[in-house]
Amino acid sequence: GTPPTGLDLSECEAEPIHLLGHIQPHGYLLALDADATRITHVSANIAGFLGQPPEAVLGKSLPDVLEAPVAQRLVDLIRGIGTRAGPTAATAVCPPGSSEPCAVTVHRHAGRLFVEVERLPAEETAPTVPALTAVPDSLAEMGDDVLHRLADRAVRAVAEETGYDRVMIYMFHPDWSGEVIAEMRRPEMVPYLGLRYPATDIPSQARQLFTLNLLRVIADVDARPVSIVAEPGTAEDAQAPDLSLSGLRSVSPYHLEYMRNMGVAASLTASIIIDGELWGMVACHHRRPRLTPPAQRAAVMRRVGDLVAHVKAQEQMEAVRRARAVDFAMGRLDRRLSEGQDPVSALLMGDQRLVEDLEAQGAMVAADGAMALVGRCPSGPVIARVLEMAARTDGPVFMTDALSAEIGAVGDGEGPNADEPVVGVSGDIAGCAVLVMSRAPLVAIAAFREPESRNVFWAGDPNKPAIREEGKERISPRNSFAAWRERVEDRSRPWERWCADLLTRAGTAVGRHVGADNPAEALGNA
Ligand code: BLA
Repeated sequence: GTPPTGLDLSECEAEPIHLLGHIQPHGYLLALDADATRITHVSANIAGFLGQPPEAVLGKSLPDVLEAPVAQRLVDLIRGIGTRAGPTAATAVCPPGSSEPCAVTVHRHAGRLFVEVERLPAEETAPTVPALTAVPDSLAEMGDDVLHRLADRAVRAVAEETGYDRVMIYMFHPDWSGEVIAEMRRPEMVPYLGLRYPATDIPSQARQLFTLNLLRVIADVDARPVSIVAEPGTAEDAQAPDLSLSGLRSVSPYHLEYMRNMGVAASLTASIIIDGELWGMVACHHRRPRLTPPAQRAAVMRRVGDLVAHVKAQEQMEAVRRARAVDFAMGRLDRRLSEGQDPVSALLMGDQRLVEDLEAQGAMVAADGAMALVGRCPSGPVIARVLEMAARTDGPVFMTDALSAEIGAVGDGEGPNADEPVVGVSGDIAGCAVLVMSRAPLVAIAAFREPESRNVFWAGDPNKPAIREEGKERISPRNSFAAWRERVEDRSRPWERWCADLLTRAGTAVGRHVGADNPAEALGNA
């Protein structure tokens, strides 16, 4: 996880960023009640667009306040989205009394209809993209793998189609820290490629919003946010409208400070969602304020769609390949068991096979009163402790890539054997994957992996993701993103899901053989 910090960062997660009650000033917002008859909220800048102050618009209907053709167009749009909640439907229409191009977006959320009208940049000629660089000026070792090639292709396309100064693919790790896995940037900008960012840089409520609202443009970090007003004294006035799906929603002051610290004036961020989970983001930075027209946003979304399709196809191919290998190993095990071999030798296949199948360096197998170890294994007491933890684990298989940290926690007085001395893990083993089918008699399979030392390069000291500045009521994001090297020595390669599959299936086969055909039951009876 993210290393500890002296500061309490919970105030970041507590900020209700969908209820800040402001929008960015490059457009205006109207909110209507659910049947779209009454305007309940307007942004305070509406006079600059409609020529009427908020109090002249609140409580009225769309045809009351807009020219007939524009009102009609909006009513049609609203009818078009029906009662559908969720992502925005967008189209461009002419704004009333203006020659500037605008885009109108309509969506329904939390019992309200939202109409957002954005001022757009005058029609841009296709952005010229001189001297962008994608030279993998990387700090981390970049494998020549498919994922990086796909991500490289995506950033190149997005940079060419939008003209942002820097375009990145940011991929989340399981602890929600993230890594820039592909980058295009102007050559004079410092590279972020290969750098890691702590989870607190994008707090959970911000990540949650990115699963609902897939694209965000921040047009100008220094723009003054515009408040949203309701009729005084009404129910609507009591609480800020829920802007979760709004495209104009103003930006958390924490994040504005973060952007300034990075030297970013404008950004576009798009979610990369795979199987319903936020997998990563396309993050675009610009050093000057920048509005991005709908056509470019749509182009980014198409690139994201391509990337998702390719990453999924790649993951599926990998899953099929792994499943085949697991099937193969299981076929061998079943054959040996049915030939009457005892389960321990059947599992070990008489050699290093189990160890190889699990891409591990050691393994332990126990069944029918026998136990065998092959390859590199931790000491007896550590194995005993690991079996104990595995028997208490929630899922069927207990997996960790940081064994010494886990064992340490048990020795901290939380475990049942708090009086026992803490069992040290030899430096030889850092990870284990353990399945305990039954404790008495012991039926268990464990695999062990050695530590793999590696460097992680963080964008700034990960122990200080934020700072408290003298005399400021809010904490501030860190102001240095300079590469900070963390040397990781005591972790193994993480266990993959297929390892759990292989262990579970092997355990079930052996359990059947020794008469414990329901693993949960066998464990419960122990
Ligand atoms: C939001 N932080 C974000 C967003 C990104 C990052 C992409 C979403 C921005 C958007 O909505 O357009 C972080 N940006 C990054 C990272 C890179 C990048 C990692 O380009 C890497 C290259 N942030 C902090 C701290 C706090 C914090 C300490 O660093 C809180 C105390 C908060 N970040 C924060 C909040 C948001 C955010 C609240 C949501 C902003 C909003 O939607 O209004």
